[in-house]
Amino acid sequence: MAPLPSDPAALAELVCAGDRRAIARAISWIEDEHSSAGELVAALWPKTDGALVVGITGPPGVGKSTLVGALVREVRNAGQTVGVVAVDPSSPFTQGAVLGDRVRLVEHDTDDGVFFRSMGSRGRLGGVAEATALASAVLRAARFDVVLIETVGAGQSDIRIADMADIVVLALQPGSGDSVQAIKAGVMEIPDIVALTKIDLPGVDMFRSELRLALSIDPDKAPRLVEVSAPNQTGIDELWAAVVSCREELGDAAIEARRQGGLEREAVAAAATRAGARAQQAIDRDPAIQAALAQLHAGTLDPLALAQLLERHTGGDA
Ligand SMILES: Nc1nc2c(ncn2[C@@H]2O[C@H](COP(=O)(O)OP(=O)(O)OP(=O)(O)O)[C@@H](O)[C@H]2O)c(=O)[nH]1
Ligand SMILES: [Mg+2]
Repeated sequence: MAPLPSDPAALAELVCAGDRRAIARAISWIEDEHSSAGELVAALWPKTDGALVVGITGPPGVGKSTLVGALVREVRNAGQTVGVVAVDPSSPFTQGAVLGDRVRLVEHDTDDGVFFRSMGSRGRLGGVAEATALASAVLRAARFDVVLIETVGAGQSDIRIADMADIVVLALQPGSGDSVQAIKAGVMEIPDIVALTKIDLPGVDMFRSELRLALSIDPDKAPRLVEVSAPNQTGIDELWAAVVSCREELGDAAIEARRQGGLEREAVAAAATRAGARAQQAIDRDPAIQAALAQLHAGTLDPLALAQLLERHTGGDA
């Protein structure tokens, strides 16, 4: 097997040709904040347009990964290729694939039309949101027809999936009353589609009524409700049809506007995350800042002055 190039432009070329090892290395560079990651992303960026990007979000344990596995099967049956990025904030130490997720997708292991990658949330300057967005860009550049992003949502992570995905599916299972309350209170952003998961379990009827009521508050924004039982592949065809028709109804102009707005907000968030991480590093390590901290504690320096000092020390081109 030929060794992979360490030149970012050459690696980008292989990614665009769909080389699986190159795709894996590209995402690792992004995760590790490799010194050539910036050049790699710059080379890939012009090629990231084609795919349909779908975010699957929802509270922990509602069945997102199972749903992703079922959707992958559905998309493959429809003759399209699919790349998956799953964010696993509960595993700060995992690099690359998380075993549990891999097991669920094991049937696709020998299928070149599927690529799966799990992102741990290790300490990166740019944060896991930035890494996830860029991993999605790698998969788009690699010409997958569909990119799925799984992330724990509903206020449980710093990832704003709506800024990364064309279409957002919120997964809720019977009994996730908190999420219904959040929808009612207008705290939770309304997704395009709600997938009511685990409909093979008891308690579905009541939950369905509760959910319908919460979603009817603003009929203009009401998402579609699709009921699924992913391990049995029940309702998955309907869910995928809902995604596709939602994309069609929105049209290219609305999708483009979503993407532009999302990129802008993501860039602001990534800049803020980096600035915060650098400020923390300075507090931990920079002698000048530590001297200022001592002054803060002694009452001879005020917090605004410390903030300005931090900005001066850490702002710019690190
Ligand atoms: N009965 C039933 N169980 C399900 C269904 N979907 C998922 N499960 C089970 O629910 C549990 C959680 O499923 P996951 O797919 O890992 O859920 P998740 O939302 O990805 O979980 P996190 O990523 O940890 O937040 C697993 O034990 C699944 O087997 C379903 O439709 N019916
Ligand atoms: Mg999961």
